[in-house]
Amino acid sequence: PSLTVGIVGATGAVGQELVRLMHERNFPFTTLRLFASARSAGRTIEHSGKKYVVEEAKPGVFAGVDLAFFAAGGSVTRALAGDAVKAGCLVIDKSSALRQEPDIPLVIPEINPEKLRAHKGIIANPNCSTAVMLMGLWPLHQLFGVKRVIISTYQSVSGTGAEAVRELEDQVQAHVAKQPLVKKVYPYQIAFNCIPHIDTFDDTGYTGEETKMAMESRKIMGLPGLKVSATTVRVPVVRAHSISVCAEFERSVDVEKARAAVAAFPGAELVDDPANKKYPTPVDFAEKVKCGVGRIRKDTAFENGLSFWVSGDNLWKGAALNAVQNAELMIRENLLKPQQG
Ligand code: 11C
Repeated sequence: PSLTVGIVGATGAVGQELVRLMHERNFPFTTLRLFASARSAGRTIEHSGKKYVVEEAKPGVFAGVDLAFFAAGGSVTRALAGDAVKAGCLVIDKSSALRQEPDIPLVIPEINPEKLRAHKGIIANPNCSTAVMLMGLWPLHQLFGVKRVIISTYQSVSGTGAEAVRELEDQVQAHVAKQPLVKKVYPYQIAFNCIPHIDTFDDTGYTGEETKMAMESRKIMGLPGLKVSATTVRVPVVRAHSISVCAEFERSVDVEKARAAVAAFPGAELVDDPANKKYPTPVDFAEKVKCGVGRIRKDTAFENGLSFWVSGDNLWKGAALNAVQNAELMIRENLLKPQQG
């Protein structure tokens, strides 16, 4: 059967990774159509010897598209996802616009794949820090039952987008050349600095990113009462987010059992031998399918607590890869039916 796949936001940081993963993972598409704003329409994108002309994303373009990855931000999802669903297209949406809608599944295939069966045309893909963090927390939850987590993130500039990567590189060069640093994307210099501010602050003092980490962890793990306090921080890393997690559990914890559970979990690679300086770093886990988990130890502040560290690619497991893995699973389970053929 033929399968027509669309990527909306194909020219952006996540869209480009989707194009790449479609080819590198031999995703079974027969036709791939790339959509972006009117500004990018007409551009050619080449991959694996094939050329794709970018089309404008607008109502009416989804006729005949079986599956569309939306990677263009919440406003584009709100404007066009309904139109795609009406055309019979399954939407896998990377934006945060619909993640908390009760009838829209928010899915990480290693955690809650059963939710893929209950969709009404749209599947939401989680926030990048949340997805990476859960690759460490979920296998530990299954063993010990999590009830409370305190999180600090170390988030790369590619989470903001390509213009932020350029800003970091330009500021590093300017610093070395003893030139003034230009700030356009972030309110403070990001080169040789950390900025404890991702998304906008609300009147509780938390940011949107911090609230998303709490709400999305609860929804994906099916734990509405989970207590979460997050501090999200931008650091001068190009790619891959890292998260320091202190978690309190229902049952008494055991570090060796925790390590074994992480090692056996398909979404994680255990890198945990501190005596030999082995732990995950973002540089080592950029462009990796699995997220690195290490520094697992008994937490000294919680009764039944473990502390640990996770590094994982924000553009892959945190965005494009998780979306593609959801689609791959739906194809394997016969949940994605082409409209013709
Ligand atoms: C960042 N996590 O690194 C953000 C980007 O919820 O999809 C993605 C925000 C989201 O800035």
